[in-house]
Amino acid sequence: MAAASSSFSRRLGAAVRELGMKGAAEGWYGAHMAAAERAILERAPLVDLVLEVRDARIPATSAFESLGRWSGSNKHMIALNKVDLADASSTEKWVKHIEKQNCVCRGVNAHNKGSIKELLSTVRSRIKELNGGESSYTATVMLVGIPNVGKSAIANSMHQIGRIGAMEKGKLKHAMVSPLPGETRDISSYKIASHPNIYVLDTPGILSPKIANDDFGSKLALTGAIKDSLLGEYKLSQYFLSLLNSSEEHKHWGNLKYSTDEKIPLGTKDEQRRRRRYPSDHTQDFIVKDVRRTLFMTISSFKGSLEKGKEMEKLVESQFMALHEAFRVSYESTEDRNKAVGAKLLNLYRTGRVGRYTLDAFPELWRSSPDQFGKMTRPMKRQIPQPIAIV
Ligand SMILES: Nc1nc2c(ncn2[C@@H]2O[C@H](COP(=O)(O)OP(=O)(O)O)[C@@H](O)[C@H]2O)c(=O)[nH]1
Ligand SMILES: [Mg+2]
Repeated sequence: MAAASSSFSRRLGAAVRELGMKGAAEGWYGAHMAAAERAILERAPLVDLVLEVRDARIPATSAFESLGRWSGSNKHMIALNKVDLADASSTEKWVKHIEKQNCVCRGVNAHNKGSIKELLSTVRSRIKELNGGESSYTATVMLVGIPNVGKSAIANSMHQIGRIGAMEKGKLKHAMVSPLPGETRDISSYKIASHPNIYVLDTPGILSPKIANDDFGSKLALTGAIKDSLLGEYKLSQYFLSLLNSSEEHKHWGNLKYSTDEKIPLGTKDEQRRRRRYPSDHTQDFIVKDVRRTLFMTISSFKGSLEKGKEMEKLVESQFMALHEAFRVSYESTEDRNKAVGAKLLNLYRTGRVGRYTLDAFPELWRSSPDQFGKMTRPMKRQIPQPIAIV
């Protein structure tokens, strides 16, 4: 991470760590999570495979700490989910790195049928291997991980794609998938294959109340492991902007082509007409383009040094001013406006429309501990991880 984005990271990370020390009413860890953690650990010896789901944007930071002795056992497998939001070449390196440590690992997009089919096939063959080639055996796979990494989405997709047999048709259950962390409250079972029968257990996400450092805290918050409302969209999106500003991503937005309709200048009568036609919906492509164009313009015209914390803060502040126009946000108070811009920007980031970033540095920059499968707590001395953007 560039030194300049670290001031935002530090502030956000400190807020996250403070929340960890509070109970479930104000923070995220409480009796319900502790009970779920116990239930998961009780089930672990009984299942055939523990499929740990991590977020591909933070393959190390999103490691599931509660795995205990199951981490590194031969029935432990890792899925790096949300590959569509991460830098592709970094994901490839992370997968190789984790596999080098004798843990089967796959990059996954829970919303992509082909990707889930591949995961299903890996799960089937892994189970077969673990059962010494025995194929008529009913097996159970338990999905575990921190909140919001996509466990329920994977359970649903596997259930929909993998179930076989006319008898099961029309009996599809649905796991609760939500953009908010902490929505899965119980362990539920879904059938994902017949001959042999394979069941997947979806479990609640668990996040330790003790976050190792501010850097971990800010990445967990930005990728959605902690409720946005606990931290505030403004603070989260400021941190995101500081990462974006230190990356190369905006350089691709310098010569975006606009259709005639999209070229209408802001603030004109034509623009107002267009606004009525497309109510302020930021899923509209032209708004995304305006946002990208605004970000490109603000970064490329900035004269300060992005290596300096104070100057980065100045740039981020000016970007918020410019973005409220791009997002067509018109609130009276600066606070409301910043909150609305922040929420819209986060939404674009989390749907991959303002670039794909892997926030954990390349594996070779981390000191690995062989039993943790990528869960490394400290970057090597002086090698500070950089946010990585894809072209
Ligand atoms: N872009 C993208 N979003 C995903 C993917 N998997 C899950 N999501 C989204 O991430 C959010 C959390 O998913 P959910 O399955 O509820 O996470 P859980 O808390 O681990 O069960 C939801 O908004 C999902 O639609 C993925 O592979 N790519
Ligand atoms: Mg869930």
